[in-house]
Amino acid sequence: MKNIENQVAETVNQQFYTDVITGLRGNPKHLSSKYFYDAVGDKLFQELMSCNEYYPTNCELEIFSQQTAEMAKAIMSDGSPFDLIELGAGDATKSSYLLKHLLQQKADFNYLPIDISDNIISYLNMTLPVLMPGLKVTGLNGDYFDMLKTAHQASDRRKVVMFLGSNIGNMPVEDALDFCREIRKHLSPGDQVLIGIDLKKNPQTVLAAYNDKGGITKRFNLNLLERINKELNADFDISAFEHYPTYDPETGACKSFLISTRDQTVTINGADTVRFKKDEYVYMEISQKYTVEQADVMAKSAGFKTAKHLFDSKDWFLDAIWIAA
Ligand code: AVJ
Repeated sequence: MKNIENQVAETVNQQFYTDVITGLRGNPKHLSSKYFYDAVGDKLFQELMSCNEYYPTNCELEIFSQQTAEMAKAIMSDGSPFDLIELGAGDATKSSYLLKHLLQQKADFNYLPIDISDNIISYLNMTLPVLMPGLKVTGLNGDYFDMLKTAHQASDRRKVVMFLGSNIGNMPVEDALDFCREIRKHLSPGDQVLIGIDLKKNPQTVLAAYNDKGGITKRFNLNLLERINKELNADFDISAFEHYPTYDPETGACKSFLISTRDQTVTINGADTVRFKKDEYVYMEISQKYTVEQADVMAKSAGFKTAKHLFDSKDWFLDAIWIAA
């Protein structure tokens, strides 16, 4: 008899397998950046966040640490109790500034981090109440929208939903709008969204962030091939793929590709073969950049009113507060 955890792991793996095969049989070939974050990928992203070129995390951290009072004031609104929900909380480094300030202000709120990683949720449930005495934490492990529904049904307190780190950028513009509309559907008028959006800026600055000299971004991308080798029993020769980062200042699309350096055939799961032509590309990730105006339009089209803009000192990153109309 298999236990439930094994069955869950198998289902997840089945999804991973299906997505990889579909993506690599597609034209053009593509893989999903949501699979970047296995244990090695998590570590590489940590490394990336502390390298010189990758600016988004530091910019948003500056906003959270320097403009905490203003942010908290907007979120506390009329002083009524609320649920502070964070989609993809990670280790909650940025939100911790806000949480501590809200506690000092004696705000009446629950913190509900949502993450698809069971590990992260257990970690947050255990550590946050110790680090921040008095904080009421209920971590929710699962799909964002399933868990938003759960949160909506669990209490009729007003909701503040945080989606930080420019994670919205990992969707093409139309999908990002759909995503914001979907969030709106799970909220009531007056509820708020605090969203982190990376802004268009000097193209060299953007490109350098996704093409760091130390080659961390390159390893971050190639690691997905390693992960497919490990978890789906494949035989990618990592040395036969190059990292090709691009940024188009006109559209704001920052895209990463892997390029096959020779004709080659890869076998996945011992049976499925995928052929790569020399110079063929695999589309790996988009990190979309917006203007402030485009961010405002997205808010409006999704059924929100922009209430506040918070910028870092370089005006490279925006944390916007939206109110459900
Ligand atoms: C975590 C999705 C915000 O797109 O900037 C960093 C991931 N990819 N370098 C981003 C990433 C390459 C990052 N996000």
